[in-house]
Amino acid sequence: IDHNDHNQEHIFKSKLPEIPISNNIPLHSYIFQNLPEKSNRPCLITGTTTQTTYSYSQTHHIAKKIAKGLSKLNINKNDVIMILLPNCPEFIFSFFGASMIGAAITTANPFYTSPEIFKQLQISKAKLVITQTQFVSKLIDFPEKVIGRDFTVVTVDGDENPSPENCLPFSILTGEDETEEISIDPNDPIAIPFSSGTTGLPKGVVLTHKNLITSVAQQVDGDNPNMYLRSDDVVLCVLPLFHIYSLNSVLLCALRVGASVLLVPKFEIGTLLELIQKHRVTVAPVVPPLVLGLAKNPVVSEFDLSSIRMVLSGAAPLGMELEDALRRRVPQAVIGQGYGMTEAGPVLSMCLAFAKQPFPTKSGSCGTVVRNAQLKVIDPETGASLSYNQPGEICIRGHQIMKGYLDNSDATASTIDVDGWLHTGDIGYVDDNDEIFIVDRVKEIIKFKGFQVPPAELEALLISHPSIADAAVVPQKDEVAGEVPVAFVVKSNNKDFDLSEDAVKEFIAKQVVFYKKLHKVYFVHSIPKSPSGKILRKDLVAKLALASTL
Ligand code: 4UV
Repeated sequence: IDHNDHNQEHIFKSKLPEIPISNNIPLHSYIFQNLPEKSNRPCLITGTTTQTTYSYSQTHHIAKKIAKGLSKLNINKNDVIMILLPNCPEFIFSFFGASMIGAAITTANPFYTSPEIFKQLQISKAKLVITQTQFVSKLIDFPEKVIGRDFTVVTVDGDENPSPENCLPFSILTGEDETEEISIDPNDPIAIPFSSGTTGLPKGVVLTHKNLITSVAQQVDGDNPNMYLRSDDVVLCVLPLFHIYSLNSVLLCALRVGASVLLVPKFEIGTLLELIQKHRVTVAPVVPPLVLGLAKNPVVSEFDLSSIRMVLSGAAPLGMELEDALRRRVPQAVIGQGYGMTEAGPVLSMCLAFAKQPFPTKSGSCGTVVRNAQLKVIDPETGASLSYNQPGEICIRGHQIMKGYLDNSDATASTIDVDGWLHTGDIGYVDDNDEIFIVDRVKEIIKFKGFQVPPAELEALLISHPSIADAAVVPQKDEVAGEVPVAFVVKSNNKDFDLSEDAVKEFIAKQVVFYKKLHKVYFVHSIPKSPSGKILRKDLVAKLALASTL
């Protein structure tokens, strides 16, 4: 991307002053920095029938034992461990255990299909998978990869359930003494979540110790933290930890301040409301579809939600009407948005009404750029930097943004320019009060309830069908999910003229996780493309919009 240095740059910054950030230490040292003060406080609470609470010192102690256990399994510095788990304490123990030996984790959705998991295992070169016995069957049919020979599998429930063949129970990791400290370079990877970014297939996003510490500090550190969390807060963790929003802004931010994290393994509205009431949840990080549930579901009125003082929504746009509806349900709470992107480490901006000394904010805004970072808005055509109230592509710079994509320097170079600006593919503007409003997206990604659906992945699957000649996948607006993937399909002129919409839908559905399923298939004669062969997605989206008005 051409960067025009002759233009004066309009750089937007936080209203909060810069702060010193101790980002030259390992992530676990930063998170547990004030351990003596919080050692007996509840750290992790499981929102399951067998409710268990782990204090900060217990959590730290188990992580140290796991670090040693990982070394015994021959996991070393810079190795990658795949965590394939719903929200549970073992996720967190394993994450910090990995951090202590300088290994990195890659997180995957346990509901992924076997091929989706396999691809991530291949690209990340994970040597170990930590999962539950119920998901092991997905690891068994990998082409060319054999459990026990090419990678190791540990099941967190393997001590209660018979361990599947060649899998090790979790006690193999926890049965050790504590590990000794080893030295870790702040620029070493700690987390490698996957994201398709602005284009193409999912890629490993390399986040270092320094990146994650910087991001957490930007949110919760300083005399006037942007997101003021207290040690007596009970933070709801129902968003999946395999997504960076939950890993960073829920788990790491809460642990940094010594708050308690309520781990909810799956979303079910009744159970969730009961847990909020029972544990007196004070901070609820959510996504727009969950806001919809809280705002509109009649069962909500049967529960006491008066403990909630703050609701953070992110990962997808939150409509103002929905925000107002939620406000009527939790009138005592401050409601606001955060804006994140996996590659951005992830938080770009955060609502300043969450600050310790709050600022007035507007409904519909995604917050103000976080402190110790720079944000600019550029003309997507010319690269020229734009001023207040002019929409353009949002770019971000700071120590929190990713080191790069794993083993993919081309993709990295087309996302982070030579001046260190990460180009988001989001179109937005900054208003007179420094609040950011996102208005559009120039990247391909589809967001179903905040989950990433990479069109390129579905297009590749579609054209692998013998009766499909060409295909394009684009987002269609949806009341509940925000967006759903729909396909335009060109039949090949060989045989199967009867290829039906249902057949195409089913062909995809059996290969992908539920949120990547196609909601509609349109048969067309050709896919509109630019002279260079790029799918003209905007044309297809416009076609959909037109069709819906007819
Ligand atoms: O890569 P990703 O799946 O990442 C995220 C991360 C969201 C976070 C993270 C930490 C927070 O504290 C928080 O509040 C939110 O979603 O997808 C990145 C893309 O999602 C869209 C936008 O297109 C990003 O490039 N997106 C994320 N947040 C918002 C949003 C938002 N508040 N409003 C509109 N779109």
